[in-house]
Amino acid sequence: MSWLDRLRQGLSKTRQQINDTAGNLGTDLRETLTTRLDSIEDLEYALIAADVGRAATEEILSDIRASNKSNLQDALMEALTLQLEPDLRRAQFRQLGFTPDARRTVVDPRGHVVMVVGVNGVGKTTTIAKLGEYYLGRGRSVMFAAGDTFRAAAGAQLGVWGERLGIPVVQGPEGGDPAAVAYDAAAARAARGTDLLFVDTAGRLHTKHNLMEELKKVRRVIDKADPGEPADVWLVLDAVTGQNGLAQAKKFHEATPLTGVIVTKLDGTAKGGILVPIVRELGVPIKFIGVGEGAHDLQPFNPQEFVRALFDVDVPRD
Ligand SMILES: Nc1nc2c(ncn2[C@@H]2O[C@H](COP(=O)(O)OP(=O)(O)O)[C@@H](O)[C@H]2O)c(=O)[nH]1
Ligand SMILES: [Mg+2]
Repeated sequence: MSWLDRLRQGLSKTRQQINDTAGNLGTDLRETLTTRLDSIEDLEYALIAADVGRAATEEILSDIRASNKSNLQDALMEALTLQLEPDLRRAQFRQLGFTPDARRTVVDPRGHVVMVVGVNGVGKTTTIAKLGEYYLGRGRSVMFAAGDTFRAAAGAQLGVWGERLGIPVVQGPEGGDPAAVAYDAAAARAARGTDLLFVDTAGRLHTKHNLMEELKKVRRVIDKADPGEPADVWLVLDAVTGQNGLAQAKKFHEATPLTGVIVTKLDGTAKGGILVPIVRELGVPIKFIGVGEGAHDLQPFNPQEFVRALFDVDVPRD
């Protein structure tokens, strides 16, 4: 299956949700706006049901009213893309050009060490494996650190992925100090000159406070072992948790300032619109999206490709 087909298939539940609620989007825009006001109301419900959020939905509807597109779907696609590209939105950019193909543009971390954070079950460990596969395939050398020493078998899970992908994994004893694992891994990465180290972390401790304190400590010791690192902290969010996930994200952002977000399980939810409030309220770029459980189901996030795949429209080739 091609890259684009995986993305389209992954977004099918959200697409269905919008189509089932909003009905025929291919209708003439002016006619819809003047005589078929119920269609606009249905669209409003559809966007809210897909977790786009109220504020963004209102902006989208007002963009649609001001649009010079000829049909409703094109106007909606442009308005949604603008929501996902805040820079374009701020510039009040109206004539959308197609941004570089995400399949050929490598999402580069800022430095060498990426700390991966998020609550239990969102897909951190799986995403780290997928990131390993992604960067190995683009000629980078990669290491993993099994920093979730709290959850039984989390280290073993990463170990299995590492073996499968041929990626070295720095492990510590179960129940051991995650900061010690992170320190050893960061020092080893610097000594070996490996391009990228992904540090897995725990998603749950006895209390939330402990977790945030632990993440801060892991961050500090990495900086001690390799000054300036981790240059990136990426939060993994599960799209299925919707608005709840957004509240989590804010907590993590306070504890360890995030430089990127990865949204997983977009294939398992009809609420793919959650990407809009994530971009809007968090102010942290979405780096990748997960649309399945396989190693290839992690894709760089490109708003235009996302919106086109969502509506099953062909992506233009250059
Ligand atoms: N459908 C789907 N499942 C995913 C995706 N990413 C991760 N998962 C699954 O989510 C479950 C929890 O993943 P795991 O990496 O162990 O989560 P962690 O607790 O955050 O480390 C596993 O069964 C994964 O296969 C995704 O993009 N789509
Ligand atoms: Mg895990």
